[in-house]
Amino acid sequence: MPRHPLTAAHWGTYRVRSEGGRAVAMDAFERDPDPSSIGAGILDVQDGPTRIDAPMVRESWLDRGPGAATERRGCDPFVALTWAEAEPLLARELTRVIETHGNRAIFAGSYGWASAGRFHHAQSQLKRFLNLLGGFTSSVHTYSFAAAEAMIPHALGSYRPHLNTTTSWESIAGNTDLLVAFGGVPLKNGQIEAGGLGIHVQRTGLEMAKAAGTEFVTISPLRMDMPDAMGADWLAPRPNTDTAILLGIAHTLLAEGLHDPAFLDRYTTGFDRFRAYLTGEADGRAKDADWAAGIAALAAEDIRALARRMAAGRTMISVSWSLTRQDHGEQPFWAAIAVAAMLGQIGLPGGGVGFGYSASNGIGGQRAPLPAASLPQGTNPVPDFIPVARIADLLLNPGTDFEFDGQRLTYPDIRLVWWAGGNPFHHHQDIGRMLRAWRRPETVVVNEWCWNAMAKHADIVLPCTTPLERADLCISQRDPYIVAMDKVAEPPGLARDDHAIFAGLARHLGIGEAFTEGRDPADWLRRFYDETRARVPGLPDYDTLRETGWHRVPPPGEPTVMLAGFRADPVANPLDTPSGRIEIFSGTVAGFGYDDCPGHPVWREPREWLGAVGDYPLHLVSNQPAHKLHSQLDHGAVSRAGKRKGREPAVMHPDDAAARGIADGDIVRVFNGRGACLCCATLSDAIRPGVVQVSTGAWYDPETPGDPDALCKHGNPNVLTPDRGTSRLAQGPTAHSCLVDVARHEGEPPPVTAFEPPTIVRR
Ligand SMILES: Nc1nc2c(c(=O)[nH]1)N[C@H]1C(S)=C(S)[C@@H](COP(=O)(O)OP(=O)(O)OC[C@H]3O[C@@H](n4cnc5c(=O)[nH]c(N)nc54)[C@H](O)[C@@H]3O)O[C@H]1N2
Ligand SMILES: Nc1nc2c(c(=O)[nH]1)N[C@H]1C(S)=C(S)[C@@H](COP(=O)(O)OP(=O)(O)OC[C@H]3O[C@@H](n4cnc5c(=O)[nH]c(N)nc54)[C@H](O)[C@@H]3O)O[C@H]1N2
Ligand SMILES: [Mo]
Repeated sequence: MPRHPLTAAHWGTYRVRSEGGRAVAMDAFERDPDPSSIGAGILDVQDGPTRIDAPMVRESWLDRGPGAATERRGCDPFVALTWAEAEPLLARELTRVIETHGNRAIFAGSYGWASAGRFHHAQSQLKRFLNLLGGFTSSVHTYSFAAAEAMIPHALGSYRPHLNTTTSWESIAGNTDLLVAFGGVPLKNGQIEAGGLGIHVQRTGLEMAKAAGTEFVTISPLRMDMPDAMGADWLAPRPNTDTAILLGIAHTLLAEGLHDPAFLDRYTTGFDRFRAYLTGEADGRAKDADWAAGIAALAAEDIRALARRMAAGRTMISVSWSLTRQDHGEQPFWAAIAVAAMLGQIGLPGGGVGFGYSASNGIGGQRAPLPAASLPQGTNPVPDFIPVARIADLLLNPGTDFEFDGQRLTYPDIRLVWWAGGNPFHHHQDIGRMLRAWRRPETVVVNEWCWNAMAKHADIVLPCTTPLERADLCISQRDPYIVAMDKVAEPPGLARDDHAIFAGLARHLGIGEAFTEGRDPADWLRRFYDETRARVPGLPDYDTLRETGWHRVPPPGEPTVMLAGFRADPVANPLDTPSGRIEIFSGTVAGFGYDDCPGHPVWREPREWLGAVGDYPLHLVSNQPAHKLHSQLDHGAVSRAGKRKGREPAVMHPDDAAARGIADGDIVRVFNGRGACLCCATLSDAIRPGVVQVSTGAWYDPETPGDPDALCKHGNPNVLTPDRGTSRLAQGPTAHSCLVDVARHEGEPPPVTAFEPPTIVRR
């Protein structure tokens, strides 16, 4: 029987059955032992009322020009246009902004996950297009782990290369006696890999380790962050206290002589400074297990016992990326590196530290690096940039200085914002504050395929295709599969590929030829593949790949061990730090003079946590959703099935619920001084008392559209989270440092309207 064509997404590879230009079924890729159910979520929303089928312009903007009634973003109707009408309109506006204010007045940092596929990558297309016009203000780092991206290079010389060489499950199984996982090993997150994946390996990896005798400790507010089958010991400290626990472990190792001075001597620098902090010599306070226990609300004996157990055999420390998305998120990874260095097992099979096992499918996967070609973006002549999570600050404070990783920078004055392939109404913290900031630019342009909050809050919406509607190539850095993605559906209405959107605009602006180089998408795909093939030996030729559909690059024969080369010969293979060694004390960081991120790992109280006396008694964990990627496909059947009474579940401990007269299934208001949202109370004893969990991803659904103080009827936790930088070093997002309270919602709750399109005028 002929096999159905393949498509690929960040959540996996699927065989697609189509009828009449629509996809009707997504079957698991036959090679995948643990396929994700997220894929089918697109079937019911590939067309229909939530699909954007024509270029759309906000009515006030169209009638009265740029900057008109910006407070009506999110409530004005949209006017549907043809491409022939929309293209010159937008070309004129771009020209106006560039001529009047310069290219730095355009913000196109455009953070977001977009879709898998090397060519139809929305951000690359946008950036290539704007670079040809003189550039734009950009953004650096991610929402995923900005604090680590700024911090870890000071300690290890680089960050991402270590993610890509995380010690693999193959090395853990058979070598690791104990895996201590801060934030667990959340299989829900392992469904995903940036750029797509062939087969899911996290569950098999865990099972392989378990079968080989590895024991597990999970340290997390949620028991479900580790599968029950691992039989892990569960410690549930106060959220945001991991650094204190790690310092308590470090102190115990030192006090009991369980550390490895020979390793510290040969491979690290600055341990003496850290030791003086641990013992209290530096500041009069020993960071012993009793001290840590008081902060974390654990038993000191449990911390001491854990330290001894970690020193008794081969230990892998996993630190979840969520630890970086909190106040002082620079510290937990640095502290984990310091503890791993004290244990002396960095670079040994199954030992040391790993940054986020199962944070995505590739972390701990065994594969060769795949240096895939991508769309040349050209160069951006505009030097201005922001650390990505400072978007609201940028729009609110033009001309103001800010600090970042040893630099003092200035926010430019932004007049035009362009987003393609990301959703700040999903990803940014304190949506109310962002909405106020969102009123500042004169024009907001968005490329989208569905009427989410991002599209609804734009001035000009350009309708793009989904991956089902275009051929592409899936090649991810952290996956051994190359997949030839086929076009399996027809785009509805006037929807076009992002490339075609920019190619059309480029023609109006006189850069058409420069943008396309005379190639069509099929030519680009062949070129990318041939370039990749020149770098990766053993790949079949392009026509063969398109015919067979996929190719697996054989993994290296030896299990991957992070920093094995450095351990084998630290002189021949130094780290890219000033000392060439692991910097437990960094003179560079100390030299910045930041009290919120000094020269070695420290405990600093988060501004919001359960150890502080404040107005709100519960800690909100707004973690990644199990049934989708971020906000993507929230309107589809798979995500909707994970809701209760149409709203996002808020998981609470039965004691916290009882104290508030809340029963399972009640509609509740989760609130604090920044905002409020409605959720459906879901009681569970698998959560630490005092913690409430609301997954991210529910489409923002204000009760009064356009009002920054509006209640979100649907359960988007980012109306609650703080918009503050981790520290002056990284300025990363701090969603996971958030206090709230919960109350029963009395009376009939307002209906959810998140999935209703805006009013559309077809003139
Ligand atoms: N409270 C809280 N907030 C968080 C987090 C948290 O833990 N807690 N996590 C943060 C993290 S780690 C991240 S990475 C961010 C994620 O934030 P985002 O990456 O912004 O979230 P997505 O929902 O994936 O947004 C992608 C958008 O691209 C659109 N899209 C998909 N394909 C295409 C395409 O081909 N072309 C175009 N033009 N558009 C396309 C989708 O419809 C969607 O609107 O969220 C962050 N926000
Ligand atoms: N299904 C699905 N998978 C995803 C994503 C998605 O949207 N959906 N997003 C992907 C992306 S972009 C990213 S960046 C990764 C993120 O990967 P992670 O950062 O690992 O994701 P989270 O789910 O936010 O956090 C993991 C767990 O950490 C725990 N946690 C929260 N705060 C603390 C704390 O202070 N201390 C401790 N010890 N634990 C804490 C929470 O219980 C949470 O479940 O996930 C990726 N995988
Ligand atoms: Mo992320």
